Amino acid sequence: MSYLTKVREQNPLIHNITNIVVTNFTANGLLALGVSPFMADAHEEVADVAKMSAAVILNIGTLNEHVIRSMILAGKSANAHGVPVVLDPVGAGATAYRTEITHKLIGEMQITALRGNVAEVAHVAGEQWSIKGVDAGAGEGDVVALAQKAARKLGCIVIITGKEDVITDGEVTFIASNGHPILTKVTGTGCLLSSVVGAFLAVAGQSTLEASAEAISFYGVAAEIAAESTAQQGPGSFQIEFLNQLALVTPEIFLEKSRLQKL
Ligand code: ATP
Ligand code: TZP
Ligand code: MG
Ligand code: MG
Repeated sequence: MSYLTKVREQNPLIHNITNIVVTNFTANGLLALGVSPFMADAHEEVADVAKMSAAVILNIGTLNEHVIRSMILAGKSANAHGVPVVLDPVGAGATAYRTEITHKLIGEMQITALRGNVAEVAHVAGEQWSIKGVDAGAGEGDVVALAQKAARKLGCIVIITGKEDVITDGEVTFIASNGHPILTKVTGTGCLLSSVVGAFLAVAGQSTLEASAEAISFYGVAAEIAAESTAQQGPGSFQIEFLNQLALVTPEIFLEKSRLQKL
């Protein structure tokens, strides 16, 4: 059975501590996929919410001291109760604060998967890559080697997304080549993807790398279909159709269209 089927059958509760830009889009994307989003960042409840959830997503997009403490409380609770944690280091490298807080979060808890663009992951791993705010700049490095090095250094699954996506635990590596450039014209498509990875990890058992790879490939397939059917329109229509496709792509369509390669 595919992880996609398990996600839809099990309808896991997914705890998101995310940024103010993408909160609504993330909740709608998770609902479309077939899971239950729960956005909660009050210090008084985050440990309880993390404990009752099937995955926790920590996203530093609009960082402040309140949210950092929320993330640490939620992350520690998730670790104590065997709940997987996804970290999206939005804008790490763009400011020293974001890089420093990402390191602090990684030091305070066990992260299951780190998902970011190439510049964010490079900066978290102590490497250089050009960055422009929350977007990756052009760079010339070997993205696969960078992801593998980061995974070994940080001790978690590392997912670098872009034109091609790399998913690795430092030993085994997948390349996913679905997707569409119009994804970069809708804010929050990276952030929602991190939460979708969380949804797949929620049903993964021990197979965390395979489930992460399937999540990334599934998301790219949904985007490709949505982009094709809104080709004559713009990012607004794409965004709506993309939500539709997160609900409509079946395991059969996914298998037919997925371009996921194990290196
Ligand atoms: P950034 O802020 O740099 O855009 P992000 O956090 O938004 O980063 P992306 O790397 O844009 O995340 O990844 C979000 C989704 O968009 C992923 O599914 C990825 O595969 C896809 N994607 C990004 N760029 C392209 C591209 N040029 N062609 C196809 N798919 C892409
Ligand atoms: N500013 C702070 S967080 C954010 C912006 C624009 C959203 C970033 O979303 P994504 O998914 O990384 O493009
Ligand atoms: Mg983006
Ligand atoms: Mg991002």
